[in-house]
Amino acid sequence: MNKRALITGITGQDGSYLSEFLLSKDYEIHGLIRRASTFNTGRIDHIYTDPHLSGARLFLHHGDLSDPGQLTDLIYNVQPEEIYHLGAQSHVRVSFDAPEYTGDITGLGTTRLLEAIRRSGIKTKYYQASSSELFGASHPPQNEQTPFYPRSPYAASKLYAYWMTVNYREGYNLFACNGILFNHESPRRGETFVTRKITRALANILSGNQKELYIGNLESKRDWGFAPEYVEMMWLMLNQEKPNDYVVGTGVSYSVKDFINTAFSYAGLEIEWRGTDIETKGILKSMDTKVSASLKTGNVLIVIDPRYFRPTEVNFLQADISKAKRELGWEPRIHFSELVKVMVDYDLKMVGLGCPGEGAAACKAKGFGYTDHSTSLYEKVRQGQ
Ligand code: NDP
Ligand code: GDR
Repeated sequence: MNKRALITGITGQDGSYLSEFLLSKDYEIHGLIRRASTFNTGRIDHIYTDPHLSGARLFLHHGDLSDPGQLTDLIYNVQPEEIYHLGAQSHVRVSFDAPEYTGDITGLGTTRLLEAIRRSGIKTKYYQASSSELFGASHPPQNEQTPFYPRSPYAASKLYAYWMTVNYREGYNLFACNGILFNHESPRRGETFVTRKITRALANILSGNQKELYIGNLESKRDWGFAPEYVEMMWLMLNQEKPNDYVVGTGVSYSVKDFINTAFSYAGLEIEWRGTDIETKGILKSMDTKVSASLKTGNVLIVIDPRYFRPTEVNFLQADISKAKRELGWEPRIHFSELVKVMVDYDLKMVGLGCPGEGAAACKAKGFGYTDHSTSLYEKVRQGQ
Protein backbone atom coordinates (compact mmCIF):
# COMPACT_ATOMS: atom_id res chain seq x y z
CA MET A 1 0.00 0.00 0.00
CA ASN A 2 1.21 3.47 -0.86
CA LYS A 3 1.68 5.85 2.06
CA ARG A 4 -0.71 8.81 1.94
CA ALA A 5 0.40 12.39 2.56
CA LEU A 6 -1.62 15.59 2.72
CA ILE A 7 0.19 18.80 1.76
CA THR A 8 -1.12 22.30 2.38
CA GLY A 9 0.63 24.90 0.23
CA ILE A 10 1.19 22.31 -2.51
CA THR A 11 1.15 25.00 -5.22
CA GLY A 12 4.03 26.90 -3.58
CA GLN A 13 7.77 26.47 -4.07
CA ASP A 14 8.26 23.89 -1.32
CA GLY A 15 4.96 22.10 -1.92
CA SER A 16 5.93 21.39 -5.51
CA TYR A 17 9.38 20.00 -4.65
CA LEU A 18 7.99 18.00 -1.74
CA SER A 19 5.36 16.48 -4.04
CA GLU A 20 8.04 15.38 -6.49
CA PHE A 21 10.10 13.94 -3.69
CA LEU A 22 7.20 11.99 -2.16
CA LEU A 23 6.07 10.73 -5.57
CA SER A 24 9.57 9.39 -6.09
CA LYS A 25 9.03 7.47 -2.84
CA ASP A 26 5.73 6.06 -4.13
CA TYR A 27 3.44 8.10 -1.89
CA GLU A 28 -0.15 8.96 -2.76
CA ILE A 29 -0.43 12.71 -2.39
CA HIS A 30 -3.38 14.91 -1.58
CA GLY A 31 -2.95 18.65 -1.88
CA LEU A 32 -5.08 21.53 -0.64
CA ILE A 33 -5.44 24.24 -3.29
CA ARG A 34 -7.23 27.57 -3.27
CA ARG A 35 -9.83 28.34 -5.83
CA ALA A 36 -8.51 31.16 -8.02
CA SER A 37 -9.81 32.85 -11.15
CA THR A 38 -6.46 32.22 -12.79
CA PHE A 39 -4.45 29.00 -12.79
CA ASN A 40 -2.28 28.68 -9.69
CA THR A 41 -0.93 25.18 -10.34
CA GLY A 42 2.00 26.11 -12.61
CA ARG A 43 4.57 24.56 -10.26
CA ILE A 44 2.84 21.15 -10.16
CA ASP A 45 1.30 20.83 -13.62
CA HIS A 46 4.12 18.58 -14.79
CA ILE A 47 3.36 15.97 -12.10
CA TYR A 48 -0.43 16.15 -12.25
CA THR A 49 -2.32 13.43 -14.11
CA ASP A 50 -6.05 13.04 -14.65
CA PRO A 51 -7.39 11.39 -11.45
CA HIS A 52 -9.63 9.19 -13.62
CA LEU A 53 -6.59 7.44 -15.02
CA SER A 54 -5.45 4.35 -13.23
CA GLY A 55 -2.17 4.90 -11.42
CA ALA A 56 -2.89 8.56 -10.59
CA ARG A 57 -1.19 9.37 -7.31
CA LEU A 58 -1.67 13.12 -6.98
CA PHE A 59 -5.09 14.46 -6.01
CA LEU A 60 -6.05 18.09 -5.47
CA HIS A 61 -8.82 19.36 -3.18
CA HIS A 62 -10.18 22.88 -3.10
CA GLY A 63 -10.10 24.49 0.31
CA ASP A 64 -8.66 27.28 2.39
CA LEU A 65 -6.81 27.56 5.68
CA SER A 66 -9.52 29.97 6.82
CA ASP A 67 -12.17 27.22 6.69
CA PRO A 68 -11.98 24.82 9.67
CA GLY A 69 -14.97 22.61 8.78
CA GLN A 70 -13.56 21.89 5.38
CA LEU A 71 -10.12 21.04 6.83
CA THR A 72 -11.69 18.56 9.25
CA ASP A 73 -13.69 16.90 6.44
CA LEU A 74 -10.63 16.71 4.23
CA ILE A 75 -8.43 15.14 6.88
CA TYR A 76 -11.14 12.68 7.87
CA ASN A 77 -11.81 11.65 4.27
CA VAL A 78 -8.18 11.38 3.16
CA GLN A 79 -6.86 9.79 6.40
CA PRO A 80 -3.25 10.75 5.60
CA GLU A 81 -0.39 9.10 7.47
CA GLU A 82 1.65 12.30 7.12
CA ILE A 83 0.57 15.94 6.94
CA TYR A 84 2.95 18.63 5.72
CA HIS A 85 1.58 22.05 6.63
CA LEU A 86 3.30 24.46 4.23
CA GLY A 87 0.39 26.78 3.40
CA ALA A 88 0.85 30.36 4.60
CA GLN A 89 0.87 34.02 3.68
CA SER A 90 4.62 33.67 3.51
CA HIS A 91 5.85 37.13 2.44
CA VAL A 92 7.42 39.07 5.32
CA ARG A 93 7.15 42.53 3.71
CA VAL A 94 3.51 41.92 2.75
CA SER A 95 2.73 40.90 6.33
CA PHE A 96 3.28 44.52 7.43
CA ASP A 97 0.56 45.60 4.98
CA ALA A 98 -1.76 42.73 5.92
CA PRO A 99 -0.97 41.88 9.56
CA GLU A 100 -4.40 40.62 10.53
CA TYR A 101 -4.80 38.47 7.42
CA THR A 102 -1.31 37.04 7.98
CA GLY A 103 -2.19 36.24 11.59
CA ASP A 104 -5.38 34.56 10.44
CA ILE A 105 -3.85 32.34 7.73
CA THR A 106 -0.27 31.81 8.89
CA GLY A 107 -1.02 31.69 12.62
CA LEU A 108 -4.63 30.61 13.21
CA GLY A 109 -4.62 28.50 10.03
CA THR A 110 -2.19 26.20 11.84
CA THR A 111 -4.47 25.86 14.85
CA ARG A 112 -7.39 25.07 12.54
CA LEU A 113 -5.38 22.28 10.98
CA LEU A 114 -4.18 20.91 14.33
CA GLU A 115 -7.73 20.98 15.64
CA ALA A 116 -8.96 19.24 12.51
CA ILE A 117 -6.46 16.44 13.23
CA ARG A 118 -7.57 16.20 16.84
CA ARG A 119 -11.29 16.31 16.11
CA SER A 120 -11.18 13.86 13.22
CA GLY A 121 -9.45 11.42 15.57
CA ILE A 122 -7.05 10.09 12.93
CA LYS A 123 -3.55 8.89 13.69
CA THR A 124 -1.09 10.94 11.66
CA LYS A 125 2.26 12.68 11.73
CA TYR A 126 2.46 16.44 11.34
CA TYR A 127 5.15 18.73 9.92
CA GLN A 128 5.00 22.46 10.72
CA ALA A 129 6.80 24.86 8.36
CA SER A 130 8.49 27.02 10.98
CA SER A 131 10.96 29.69 10.00
CA SER A 132 14.29 31.29 10.86
CA GLU A 133 12.25 34.50 11.05
CA LEU A 134 11.34 33.32 14.57
CA PHE A 135 14.88 34.31 15.61
CA GLY A 136 14.54 37.82 14.22
CA ALA A 137 16.81 40.07 16.23
CA SER A 138 18.65 37.27 18.09
CA HIS A 139 22.37 37.09 17.40
CA PRO A 140 23.72 34.58 14.88
CA PRO A 141 24.44 31.74 14.63
CA GLN A 142 20.97 30.56 15.63
CA ASN A 143 20.06 27.05 16.79
CA GLU A 144 17.19 25.28 18.58
CA GLN A 145 18.21 26.92 21.91
CA THR A 146 18.40 30.49 20.59
CA PRO A 147 15.68 32.77 22.02
CA PHE A 148 12.96 33.79 19.59
CA TYR A 149 12.58 37.50 18.82
CA PRO A 150 10.11 37.91 15.94
CA ARG A 151 10.31 41.17 13.99
CA SER A 152 7.24 41.11 11.72
CA PRO A 153 3.57 40.13 11.75
CA TYR A 154 4.63 37.11 9.69
CA ALA A 155 7.22 36.04 12.26
CA ALA A 156 4.83 36.63 15.18
CA SER A 157 2.22 34.48 13.42
CA LYS A 158 4.78 31.72 12.84
CA LEU A 159 5.80 31.94 16.51
CA TYR A 160 2.21 31.25 17.56
CA ALA A 161 2.06 28.35 15.08
CA TYR A 162 5.37 26.98 16.39
CA TRP A 163 4.11 26.87 19.97
CA MET A 164 0.73 25.44 19.00
CA THR A 165 2.60 22.60 17.31
CA VAL A 166 4.67 21.97 20.45
CA ASN A 167 1.47 22.12 22.56
CA TYR A 168 -0.34 19.53 20.45
CA ARG A 169 2.73 17.28 20.65
CA GLU A 170 2.91 17.57 24.42
CA GLY A 171 -0.81 17.82 25.17
CA TYR A 172 -2.29 15.30 22.72
CA ASN A 173 0.70 13.10 21.98
CA LEU A 174 0.66 14.10 18.32
CA PHE A 175 3.78 13.14 16.34
CA ALA A 176 4.51 16.77 15.40
CA CYS A 177 7.78 18.39 14.28
CA ASN A 178 8.80 21.98 13.71
CA GLY A 179 11.29 22.40 10.88
CA ILE A 180 12.90 25.77 11.56
CA LEU A 181 14.05 26.35 8.01
CA PHE A 182 16.32 29.17 6.95
CA ASN A 183 15.76 30.84 3.56
CA HIS A 184 15.74 28.35 0.71
CA GLU A 185 15.50 29.30 -2.91
CA SER A 186 15.23 27.80 -6.38
CA PRO A 187 14.10 28.64 -9.88
CA ARG A 188 10.58 28.11 -8.51
CA ARG A 189 10.97 30.77 -5.82
CA GLY A 190 8.17 33.35 -5.78
CA GLU A 191 9.13 36.28 -7.97
CA THR A 192 8.96 38.98 -5.28
CA PHE A 193 11.40 37.32 -2.86
CA VAL A 194 14.74 39.03 -3.14
CA THR A 195 16.81 36.25 -4.75
CA ARG A 196 14.38 35.57 -7.57
CA LYS A 197 13.72 39.27 -7.99
CA ILE A 198 17.46 39.74 -8.58
CA THR A 199 17.91 36.83 -11.00
CA ARG A 200 14.82 37.80 -13.00
CA ALA A 201 15.91 41.44 -13.17
CA LEU A 202 19.35 40.40 -14.33
CA ALA A 203 17.86 38.33 -17.15
CA ASN A 204 15.50 41.16 -18.11
CA ILE A 205 18.33 43.71 -18.10
CA LEU A 206 20.42 41.47 -20.35
CA SER A 207 17.54 40.90 -22.74
CA GLY A 208 16.81 44.64 -22.89
CA ASN A 209 13.40 44.37 -21.17
CA GLN A 210 14.34 46.23 -17.96
CA LYS A 211 16.72 49.10 -17.29
CA GLU A 212 17.20 49.03 -13.53
CA LEU A 213 16.63 46.83 -10.52
CA TYR A 214 14.91 48.66 -7.65
CA ILE A 215 15.86 47.07 -4.36
CA GLY A 216 15.55 47.55 -0.57
CA ASN A 217 18.07 46.78 2.18
CA LEU A 218 21.34 45.65 0.58
CA GLU A 219 23.09 44.86 3.85
CA SER A 220 20.81 42.24 5.41
CA LYS A 221 22.38 38.80 5.57
CA ARG A 222 20.66 35.51 4.99
CA ASP A 223 21.63 31.84 5.08
CA TRP A 224 20.42 30.83 1.61
CA GLY A 225 20.07 27.15 0.66
CA PHE A 226 18.56 25.09 -2.16
CA ALA A 227 14.86 24.28 -1.71
CA PRO A 228 14.81 20.72 -3.17
CA GLU A 229 17.15 19.47 -0.48
CA TYR A 230 15.25 21.19 2.32
CA VAL A 231 12.05 19.28 1.52
CA GLU A 232 13.98 16.05 2.07
CA MET A 233 14.52 17.22 5.64
CA MET A 234 10.78 17.63 6.14
CA TRP A 235 10.33 13.97 5.27
CA LEU A 236 13.29 12.87 7.39
CA MET A 237 11.80 14.60 10.43
CA LEU A 238 8.53 12.67 10.12
CA ASN A 239 10.32 9.40 9.46
CA GLN A 240 12.44 9.15 12.57
CA GLU A 241 11.46 7.46 15.81
CA LYS A 242 10.49 10.44 17.94
CA PRO A 243 9.17 13.86 16.96
CA ASN A 244 11.49 16.80 17.48
CA ASP A 245 12.28 20.32 16.23
CA TYR A 246 15.24 21.08 13.95
CA VAL A 247 17.07 24.06 12.53
CA VAL A 248 17.86 23.59 8.80
CA GLY A 249 20.24 25.84 6.87
CA THR A 250 23.70 25.85 5.32
CA GLY A 251 25.62 27.51 8.16
CA VAL A 252 26.96 30.23 5.84
CA SER A 253 25.45 33.67 5.25
CA TYR A 254 25.72 36.32 2.57
CA SER A 255 24.28 39.81 2.15
CA VAL A 256 21.78 40.88 -0.48
CA LYS A 257 24.64 42.83 -2.06
CA ASP A 258 26.75 39.64 -2.19
CA PHE A 259 23.90 37.91 -3.97
CA ILE A 260 23.70 40.67 -6.58
CA ASN A 261 27.48 40.71 -7.12
CA THR A 262 27.63 36.92 -7.51
CA ALA A 263 24.65 36.73 -9.88
CA PHE A 264 25.75 39.62 -12.10
CA SER A 265 29.33 38.44 -12.20
CA TYR A 266 28.25 34.93 -13.27
CA ALA A 267 26.41 36.53 -16.19
CA GLY A 268 29.50 38.54 -17.15
CA LEU A 269 28.67 41.90 -15.54
CA GLU A 270 30.87 43.51 -12.90
CA ILE A 271 29.10 45.95 -10.56
CA GLU A 272 30.75 48.86 -8.77
CA TRP A 273 28.90 50.29 -5.75
CA ARG A 274 28.87 54.06 -5.30
CA GLY A 275 27.18 56.30 -2.73
CA THR A 276 25.81 55.46 0.70
CA ASP A 277 22.44 54.58 2.30
CA ILE A 278 19.49 55.29 0.03
CA GLU A 279 21.79 57.02 -2.46
CA THR A 280 23.71 53.77 -3.08
CA LYS A 281 23.83 52.80 -6.73
CA GLY A 282 25.12 49.74 -8.54
CA ILE A 283 26.97 50.80 -11.68
CA LEU A 284 28.16 48.64 -14.53
CA LYS A 285 31.95 48.72 -14.22
CA SER A 286 32.85 46.21 -16.90
CA MET A 287 31.36 43.37 -18.86
CA ASP A 288 32.40 40.42 -20.91
CA THR A 289 32.29 41.17 -24.59
CA LYS A 290 29.18 39.97 -26.42
CA VAL A 291 27.08 39.98 -23.22
CA SER A 292 24.66 42.66 -24.38
CA ALA A 293 24.76 45.18 -27.20
CA SER A 294 22.47 47.63 -25.38
CA LEU A 295 24.48 47.85 -22.13
CA LYS A 296 27.33 50.31 -21.64
CA THR A 297 29.83 50.66 -18.80
CA GLY A 298 28.72 53.45 -16.49
CA ASN A 299 25.02 52.45 -16.77
CA VAL A 300 23.20 52.57 -13.43
CA LEU A 301 21.74 49.09 -12.99
CA ILE A 302 20.75 48.97 -9.31
CA VAL A 303 18.87 51.67 -7.40
CA ILE A 304 17.54 51.75 -3.83
CA ASP A 305 13.79 52.17 -3.38
CA PRO A 306 12.87 52.68 0.31
CA ARG A 307 9.45 51.21 -0.47
CA TYR A 308 11.11 47.82 -0.03
CA PHE A 309 12.44 48.61 3.46
CA ARG A 310 10.65 47.00 6.39
CA PRO A 311 9.55 48.85 9.56
CA THR A 312 11.57 46.29 11.54
CA GLU A 313 14.29 44.39 9.70
CA VAL A 314 15.97 41.08 10.46
CA ASN A 315 19.63 41.86 9.88
CA PHE A 316 21.54 38.64 10.18
CA LEU A 317 20.43 35.02 10.06
CA GLN A 318 22.90 32.14 10.05
CA ALA A 319 22.01 28.58 10.97
CA ASP A 320 23.83 26.36 13.42
CA ILE A 321 22.82 22.96 12.04
CA SER A 322 24.72 20.76 14.53
CA LYS A 323 21.55 19.02 15.74
CA ALA A 324 20.26 18.14 12.26
CA LYS A 325 23.72 16.84 11.31
CA ARG A 326 24.04 14.79 14.48
CA GLU A 327 20.54 13.33 14.70
CA LEU A 328 19.39 13.16 11.09
CA GLY A 329 22.72 12.89 9.31
CA TRP A 330 21.81 15.84 7.12
CA GLU A 331 24.27 18.13 5.34
CA PRO A 332 23.53 20.65 2.60
CA ARG A 333 24.96 19.71 -0.78
CA ILE A 334 24.36 22.82 -2.88
CA HIS A 335 26.31 25.88 -1.78
CA PHE A 336 25.65 29.56 -2.26
CA SER A 337 27.46 30.18 -5.54
CA GLU A 338 25.91 27.04 -7.06
CA LEU A 339 22.46 28.11 -5.94
CA VAL A 340 22.95 31.52 -7.57
CA LYS A 341 24.08 29.85 -10.78
CA VAL A 342 21.09 27.50 -10.89
CA MET A 343 18.72 30.45 -10.56
CA VAL A 344 20.54 32.69 -13.05
CA ASP A 345 20.75 29.86 -15.61
CA TYR A 346 17.03 29.29 -15.31
CA ASP A 347 16.00 32.94 -15.65
CA LEU A 348 18.34 33.50 -18.58
CA LYS A 349 16.72 30.56 -20.33
CA MET A 350 13.26 31.93 -19.51
CA VAL A 351 13.96 35.12 -21.49
CA GLY A 352 15.43 33.17 -24.38
CA LEU A 353 19.12 33.84 -23.68
CA GLY A 354 21.89 31.30 -23.58
CA CYS A 355 23.25 30.45 -20.13
CA PRO A 356 26.66 29.26 -18.90
CA GLY A 357 25.03 26.10 -17.49
CA GLU A 358 27.28 25.77 -14.45
CA GLY A 359 24.25 25.61 -12.13
CA ALA A 360 22.83 22.63 -13.99
CA ALA A 361 26.22 20.91 -13.94
CA ALA A 362 26.55 21.41 -10.17
CA CYS A 363 23.07 19.99 -9.58
CA LYS A 364 23.79 16.97 -11.69
CA ALA A 365 27.15 16.37 -10.06
CA LYS A 366 25.51 16.45 -6.62
CA GLY A 367 22.61 14.17 -7.39
CA PHE A 368 20.00 16.71 -8.48
CA GLY A 369 18.58 16.91 -11.98
CA TYR A 370 18.14 20.33 -13.50
CA THR A 371 14.98 22.00 -12.23
CA ASP A 372 12.42 23.64 -14.40
CA HIS A 373 8.67 23.83 -14.51
CA SER A 374 8.14 21.28 -17.19
CA THR A 375 10.20 18.37 -15.98
CA SER A 376 10.24 16.48 -12.76
CA LEU A 377 13.45 16.81 -10.85
CA TYR A 378 13.03 13.53 -9.04
CA GLU A 379 12.01 11.61 -12.13
CA LYS A 380 15.33 12.65 -13.65
CA VAL A 381 17.22 11.68 -10.54
CA ARG A 382 15.50 8.30 -10.51
CA GLN A 383 16.37 7.73 -14.11
CA GLY A 384 19.96 8.61 -13.26
CA GLN A 385 20.15 11.50 -15.72
P1 NDP B 1 5.05 29.98 -1.03
O1 NDP B 1 4.64 31.38 -0.73
O2 NDP B 1 5.74 29.67 -2.31
O3 NDP B 1 3.75 29.04 -0.97
C1 NDP B 1 2.72 29.26 -0.02
C2 NDP B 1 1.60 28.27 -0.27
O4 NDP B 1 0.53 28.53 0.65
C3 NDP B 1 0.98 28.39 -1.68
O5 NDP B 1 0.63 27.10 -2.14
C4 NDP B 1 -0.28 29.20 -1.41
O6 NDP B 1 -1.30 29.01 -2.36
C5 NDP B 1 -0.69 28.61 -0.07
N1 NDP B 1 -1.64 29.44 0.65
C6 NDP B 1 -1.54 30.77 0.93
N2 NDP B 1 -2.64 31.19 1.57
C7 NDP B 1 -3.46 30.13 1.68
C8 NDP B 1 -4.77 29.95 2.23
N3 NDP B 1 -5.45 30.95 2.76
N4 NDP B 1 -5.33 28.71 2.18
C9 NDP B 1 -4.66 27.67 1.59
N5 NDP B 1 -3.42 27.79 1.06
C10 NDP B 1 -2.84 28.99 1.10
O7 NDP B 1 5.92 29.48 0.21
P2 NDP B 1 7.17 28.49 0.24
O8 NDP B 1 6.86 27.30 -0.55
O9 NDP B 1 8.41 29.25 0.00
O10 NDP B 1 7.21 28.10 1.79
C11 NDP B 1 6.42 27.03 2.31
C12 NDP B 1 6.18 27.25 3.80
O11 NDP B 1 7.43 27.29 4.47
C13 NDP B 1 5.47 28.54 4.15
O12 NDP B 1 4.67 28.28 5.28
C14 NDP B 1 6.60 29.49 4.52
O13 NDP B 1 6.14 30.47 5.42
C15 NDP B 1 7.56 28.53 5.19
N6 NDP B 1 8.97 28.87 5.12
C16 NDP B 1 9.55 29.13 3.90
C17 NDP B 1 10.88 29.37 3.82
C18 NDP B 1 11.56 29.67 2.51
O14 NDP B 1 12.69 30.15 2.53
N7 NDP B 1 10.92 29.38 1.38
C19 NDP B 1 11.75 29.33 5.03
C20 NDP B 1 11.04 29.00 6.25
C21 NDP B 1 9.70 28.78 6.27
P3 NDP B 1 -1.35 29.88 -3.75
O15 NDP B 1 -0.38 29.21 -4.68
O16 NDP B 1 -2.77 29.76 -4.15
O17 NDP B 1 -0.93 31.27 -3.38
P1 GDR C 1 12.64 36.88 3.90
O1 GDR C 1 12.87 36.83 2.32
O2 GDR C 1 12.02 38.12 4.34
O3 GDR C 1 13.95 36.50 4.54
O4 GDR C 1 11.55 35.72 4.10
P2 GDR C 1 12.98 37.99 1.24
O5 GDR C 1 13.63 37.40 0.07
O6 GDR C 1 11.66 38.66 1.04
O7 GDR C 1 13.96 39.06 1.95
C1 GDR C 1 15.29 38.73 2.30
C2 GDR C 1 16.04 39.99 2.67
O8 GDR C 1 16.21 40.78 1.50
C3 GDR C 1 15.90 42.14 1.81
N1 GDR C 1 15.52 42.85 0.60
C4 GDR C 1 14.43 42.62 -0.15
N2 GDR C 1 13.44 41.71 -0.04
C5 GDR C 1 12.48 41.69 -1.00
N3 GDR C 1 11.50 40.76 -0.92
N4 GDR C 1 12.46 42.59 -2.02
C6 GDR C 1 13.43 43.54 -2.16
O9 GDR C 1 13.40 44.35 -3.09
C7 GDR C 1 14.47 43.55 -1.19
N5 GDR C 1 15.58 44.32 -1.04
C8 GDR C 1 16.21 43.88 0.04
C9 GDR C 1 14.80 42.03 2.84
O10 GDR C 1 14.66 43.26 3.54
C10 GDR C 1 15.32 40.87 3.69
O11 GDR C 1 16.22 41.34 4.63
C11 GDR C 1 11.66 34.48 3.43
C12 GDR C 1 10.23 33.92 3.23
O12 GDR C 1 10.30 32.79 2.41
C13 GDR C 1 9.62 33.55 4.56
O13 GDR C 1 8.38 32.88 4.34
C14 GDR C 1 10.58 32.60 5.30
O14 GDR C 1 10.05 32.25 6.55
C15 GDR C 1 11.95 33.26 5.45
O15 GDR C 1 12.45 33.58 4.16
C16 GDR C 1 12.94 32.34 6.14
